[in-house]
Amino acid sequence: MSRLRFILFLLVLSTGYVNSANLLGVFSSPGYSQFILGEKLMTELARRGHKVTVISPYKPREEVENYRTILTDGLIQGPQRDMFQRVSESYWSRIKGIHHLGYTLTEYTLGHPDVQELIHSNKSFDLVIAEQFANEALMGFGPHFKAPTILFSSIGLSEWNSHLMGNIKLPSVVPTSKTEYTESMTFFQRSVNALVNLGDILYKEFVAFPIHQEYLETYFPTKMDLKEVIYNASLMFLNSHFSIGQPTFLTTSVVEIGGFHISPKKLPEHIQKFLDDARDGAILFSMGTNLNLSNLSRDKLSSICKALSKLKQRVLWKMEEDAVSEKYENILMSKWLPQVDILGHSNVVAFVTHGGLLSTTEAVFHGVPMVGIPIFGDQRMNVARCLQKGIAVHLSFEDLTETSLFDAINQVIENPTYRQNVKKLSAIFHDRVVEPLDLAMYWVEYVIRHGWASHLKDPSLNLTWYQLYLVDVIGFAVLCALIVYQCFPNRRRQSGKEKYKRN
Ligand SMILES: *[C@@H]1O[C@H](CO)[C@@H](O)[C@H](O)[C@H]1NC(C)=O
Ligand SMILES: *[C@@H]1O[C@H](CO)[C@@H](O)[C@H](O)[C@H]1NC(C)=O
Ligand SMILES: *[C@@H]1O[C@H](CO)[C@@H](O)[C@H](O)[C@H]1NC(C)=O
Ligand SMILES: CC(=O)N[C@H]1CO[C@H](CO)[C@@H](O)[C@@H]1O
Repeated sequence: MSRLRFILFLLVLSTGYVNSANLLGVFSSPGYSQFILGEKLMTELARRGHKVTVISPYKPREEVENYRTILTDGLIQGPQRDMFQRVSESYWSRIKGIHHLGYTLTEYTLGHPDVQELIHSNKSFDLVIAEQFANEALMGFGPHFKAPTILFSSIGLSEWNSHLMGNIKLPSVVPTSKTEYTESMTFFQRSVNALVNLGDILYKEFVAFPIHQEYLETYFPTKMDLKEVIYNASLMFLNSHFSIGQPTFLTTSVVEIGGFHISPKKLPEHIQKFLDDARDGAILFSMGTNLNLSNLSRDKLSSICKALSKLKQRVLWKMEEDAVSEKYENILMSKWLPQVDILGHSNVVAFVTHGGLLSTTEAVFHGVPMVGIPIFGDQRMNVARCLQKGIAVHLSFEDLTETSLFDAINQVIENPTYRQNVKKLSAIFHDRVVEPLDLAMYWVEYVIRHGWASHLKDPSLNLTWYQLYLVDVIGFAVLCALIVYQCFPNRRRQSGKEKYKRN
């Protein structure tokens, strides 16, 4: 009853007060999985009657009314880095690597002629929703159009976004996304985690932020101060949920909407039949949208083929190109697979994945245990979390051989605890007050209704770091103690002597 009332309440609020706002979405990352998230959010807003303009390198898969794309494609063409080599990067190059991607992306987006045209037009927007990921200058759209900004993070709370909304992320319990740690860290791991955090903060402050300040000055006619821009967002969405991430304190202006992108659809007929007829179960093998398997060495590729073809289960394998010429009876290869819906088929017993956040979220959504082969970015951490929850087996990319892959898959299938654990976790993941997509819609309209919603802003954002961590107060206390000690040395010595005499 109370749930029904709450939903009615949301309906009234979302239809009653905000009709047809003018929204700008900035989702310009070339990663297709990031676009999937932005697409879901923005098409849903369009579907609810808002006028939506989206800056992105892709168009939505289906025509949507009220949805206009400012296409910034082209960045992905040209020489592609071999992502598989990133498996052995040092922490420092991981820190720099992300920001370098960020510079390229930010400059390309802001310099794009169609984006410049938008910036110099006299269009106006009621709200800007911008993906936040090492692209600080892209947050300039809100202040430029004098509209509030909602940030969207395609990962959970991380070193890229937590400071923006005043979230204090203690390195003792929150691992950075560049490590493979979980919330229970050893002394050594806490030390490394603190150092990596510090390195990231210093890099941002002294290298990345000045570069983004320059971008603001170059590409926007409005004069803006980067710090004022980035610390002034009204709200931030996280594509995470505490059930698969970790419990943590979030400021009032941070909302978790993990799982919002999933809405099950019917499978294509040939895949449905392939899975229906899988008497011994089926396995999905996919390394996500950013990793190109034809870039694997012959060696690795043939080990994977041998391991998968030895299985008694059927295998759906997402493969970019026709890098494997052989055909195998139990394997169906395809450049693109409807991953969520395949995971939802009852015959699917395991998922071999690179551990991207969308993939692990979708596996938990449908309760499918995993074999995680993390390569870069937050994948190591996602897989470490799945390991800790007992819903996956880890296989390091360096150790990937025919035997190790075959054994890892069989371990996940034959030991029932993985399946039991992931089913339990799935039930927790689904147990919510409101569906995450409805929650996101509610908060978007909330910010519009309450013009900037500045009452949500965390007060810690008004303090400097030394005020926030009481460094000034502690420093003052230490100073006072020193003064007291300096002024009354004789009394101390005397009382010491008296004691001695008495004894
Ligand atoms: C901006 O608005 C003014 C008046 O509202 C109009 O005359 C002008 O053509 C517009 N400029 C552009 C680029 O649309
Ligand atoms: C910051 O937010 C306030 C509302 O909270 C708004 O009035 C102001 O214009 C914003 N400043 C910038 C630089 O966006
Ligand atoms: C994958 O890599 C191959 C070889 O490097 C290339 O020809 C192909 O276009 C790439 N595919 C995608 C989807 O990036
Ligand atoms: C093993 C392999 O094919 N590596 C290639 C991956 O892609 C990069 C860039 O396209 C090439 O330089 C590598 O040779």
